Amino acid sequence: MQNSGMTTPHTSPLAGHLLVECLIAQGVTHAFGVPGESYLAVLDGLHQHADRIRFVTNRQEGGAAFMAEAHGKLTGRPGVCLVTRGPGATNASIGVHTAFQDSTPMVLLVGDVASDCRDREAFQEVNYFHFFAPLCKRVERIDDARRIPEYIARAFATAMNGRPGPVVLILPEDMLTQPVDVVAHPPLPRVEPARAWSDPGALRQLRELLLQAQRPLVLAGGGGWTPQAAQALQRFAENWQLPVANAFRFQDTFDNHHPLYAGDVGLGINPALAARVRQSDLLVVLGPRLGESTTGGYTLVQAPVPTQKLVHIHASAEELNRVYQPTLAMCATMNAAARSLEVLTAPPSVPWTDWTAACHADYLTNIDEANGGIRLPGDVDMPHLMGVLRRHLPTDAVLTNGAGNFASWLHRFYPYHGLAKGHKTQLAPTNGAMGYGVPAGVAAAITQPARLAFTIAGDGDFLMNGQELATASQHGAKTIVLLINNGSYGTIRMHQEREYPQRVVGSVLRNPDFCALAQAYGYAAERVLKTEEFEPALLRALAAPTGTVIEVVLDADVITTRGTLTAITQQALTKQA
Ligand SMILES: Cc1ncc(C[n+]2csc(CCOP(=O)(O)OP(=O)(O)O)c2C)c(N)n1
Repeated sequence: MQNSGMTTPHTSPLAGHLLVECLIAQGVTHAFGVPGESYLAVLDGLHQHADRIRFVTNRQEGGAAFMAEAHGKLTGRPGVCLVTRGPGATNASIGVHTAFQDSTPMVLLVGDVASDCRDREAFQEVNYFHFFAPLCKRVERIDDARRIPEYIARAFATAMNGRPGPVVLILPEDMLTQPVDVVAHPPLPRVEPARAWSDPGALRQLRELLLQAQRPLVLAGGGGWTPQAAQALQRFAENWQLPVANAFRFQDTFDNHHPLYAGDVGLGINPALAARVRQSDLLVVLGPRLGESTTGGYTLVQAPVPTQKLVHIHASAEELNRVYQPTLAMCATMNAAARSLEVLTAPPSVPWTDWTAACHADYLTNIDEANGGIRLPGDVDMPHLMGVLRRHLPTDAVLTNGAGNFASWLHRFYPYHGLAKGHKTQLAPTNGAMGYGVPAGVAAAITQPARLAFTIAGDGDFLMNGQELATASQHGAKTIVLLINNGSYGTIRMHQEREYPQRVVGSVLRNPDFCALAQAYGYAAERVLKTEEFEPALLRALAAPTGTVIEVVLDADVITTRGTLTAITQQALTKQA
């Protein structure tokens, strides 16, 4: 454990120590952060309890917040992030936004200015109630140290209940150094997320809608899933022979290897699946809030009234009828909903078995490495590389990525093992935050060291949080990073060519020597220039005791899984002519 060594038992019952004891009572084993002088008493509590809770020191609060978010995604319990006021808190905001849009439980603790300086725009002072208000479920400040147990318990409950999300707790420096009578104000017991069961009448109505359907499709995803809930969903789908698709970047909700799997509904959707969504006559949406990326910009599923019948099941009543007016809205948490669905009596036969089989066949065609016959230029065959990953990554490997077109290779060609098998296998930001993949991989490796953490990053994406490889080395975490180097912010270049062809600005990158950089962080490094070099490089990385960065040099023309930059430019020029 970090911070071990000579421990002097701290006898004064500091509020900062009580706060750490409250985190321990909530089952927190890891906290991520960058230290600050504003919360020294909490740091001292972490020193005191270093055998119970591991403080992972990061190199930038953005990395720390992403790690806490990834921890929350992986475990289903709030990931904890500790930062200092102003600059620390604002750096961490990207992770808070990610937790908010991704429905991930998270608690951000912010050391603040002392209360006798408040509202004078003191050193590094920020009004967090204003700053974080649109980014999280709740912002609270603890002014009375005796109420720390209440605030921590509420923060954990709020982060997990209903639609999971982030909570921000502000900790004035002088409050943290108050003495507290811990016998009178002990930590409160661990809170568990409350379950909300579906209304029995609504379940009967759902069964009726299913019995009337010809082309039903289930869309699963969102926050709050457990392996048990995913197993119950699988039994429901099997009982009714329903095709199941996963929502954008919730690709591990339903097992991609299952014969009922239909693919993922997100950016870069399989056009055949998009057509199936349009053709379906009943969409059963279990968990996703139906955001922009999962609905093809609110057109694939038409807003506000879809063309097909829509059953929307969500843990938060606020998400129902928010954008879409469903035929049937049901408020239920995923565990409870899936368990109600699995006992819904199915008829002896259903009329849609051909439809279901066709949905799965479409999926298989789409992930075929032959790539639909398209020959992309250059010496690196990305679909083939994804095939190598399929063959060599362990079933329980956790795959992480940030934002950029590079991720679409994984999203399209890698079949995620489902949560029903026991683990979350995808950590990816639905808010499209660049820089997420590296810290998320490191967090996974620190939290669950027995599993392989595999990250795919773009050259732009990597350098947003590549410094967290230092965190990995310091904490003995091994990750493998597949860095796709195309010398550009390729996604933006693609959009530029589409909208303003041949007017390239701001999207070309002059990169450092990534292999030398990786080695400087204590990682092994491999550079891959040709398809056949990848498999041996991966095998060496899997066998290596440390993490490895595998840099793949990709022709910038290979911009999507379906076509080239040149073709996009040509199309745009033709349109202009
Ligand atoms: C934090 C953040 N900043 C900016 C963007 C806008 N953005 C989306 S993709 C992208 C380029 C990604 O470049 P790279 O990682 O090299 O991947 P590529 O698109 O080349 O595959 C940018 C700048 C974003 N999504 N997130």
